[in-house]
Amino acid sequence: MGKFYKPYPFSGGLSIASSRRGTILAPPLIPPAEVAEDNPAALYVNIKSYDMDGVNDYIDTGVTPQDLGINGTNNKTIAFWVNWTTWATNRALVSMGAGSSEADLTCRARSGTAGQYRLNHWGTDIDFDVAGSVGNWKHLAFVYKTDESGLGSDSVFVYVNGSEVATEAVSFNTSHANNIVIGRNVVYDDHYPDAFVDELCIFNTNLTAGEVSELYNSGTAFDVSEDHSKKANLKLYYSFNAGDCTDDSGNESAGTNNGGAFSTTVP
Ligand SMILES: [Ca+2]
Ligand SMILES: [Ca+2]
Repeated sequence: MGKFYKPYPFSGGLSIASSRRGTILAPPLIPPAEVAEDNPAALYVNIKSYDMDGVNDYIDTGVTPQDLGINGTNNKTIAFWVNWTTWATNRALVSMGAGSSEADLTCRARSGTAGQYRLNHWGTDIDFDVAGSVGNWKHLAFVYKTDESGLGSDSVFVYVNGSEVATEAVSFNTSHANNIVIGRNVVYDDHYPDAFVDELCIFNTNLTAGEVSELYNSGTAFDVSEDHSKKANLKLYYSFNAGDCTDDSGNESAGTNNGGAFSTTVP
C-alpha cells in the first residue's frame, strides 16, 4: 500500500531572500531514497509483453508445480495481465496439472462470448466474467488457500483488477505431471489464445486481498521481485521486458518460447 506518486521535494533551500544577499545557494537536495521506496512504479519501465497469435504460440516454463512448491494442496497465487486481440472459446492463458479431478488448474475462455472465463480444475469449475476483455488490459489473480485459519474449507479466490469477483470452497490437488504452460492448455495440446500477456507471477503462498491489490497497483506495473511485500514467495516471474522468457524472480526458470512475439503493447 502507499504507492502514490510523490512530487519531487523542492525543499533544497532555494531562497530568493538569500539569493538577494548574494549567498551561495545550497545545491538542491537529491531526492531521498524513501521516494523511490514509496513509488517503485516510477522507476520501473514496462517495455515488453508476450504476444501470442492464436495459432500455435506458447511458452513452456520448463518447471512443474512441484518445482515451484505449488503442487497438491499447497497454497499458491497465479497472477498476470492479459489483453485479448480476438476472443475464442477454450483458449487457455495459463495452465498446469493434469486432466483429472482437482488435478488441473487452467485459466481459459469458457465460451465464444468475449470475457466469459473459467478457472478449470476438473471439478466444479469457477466461472467469472470480465467485461472489456478484448483490446484492454485486465489484471487477473487466482489465490488458493488451505483451511488453516477458520475459513471452513480450502478455498480459491478470483480477482480482477485487484477486486475479488468469485470464490469457491474446493480442495485442489494440483498435479506435477506436466510443465506449467502459458498460452495453451496443458491437457489438450491446443487451445492457443490470440492475446497479449504480461508480468506473469507465481507465488508459493496465498496473497491476501490487500496483497493482490498491491500487485495490481492501480493498474501500474512495477518490479514485483523488488517491491512486492511477498517477493520472498515469488517463485516465477516473467516480465518479458528483455524480449525473452527470462525468469525475473531470481529462480532461473527461463521459459522456452514457441513462436510468440515480444510486443511494446503493455499495461
Ligand atoms: Ca505462430
Ligand atoms: Ca512486461
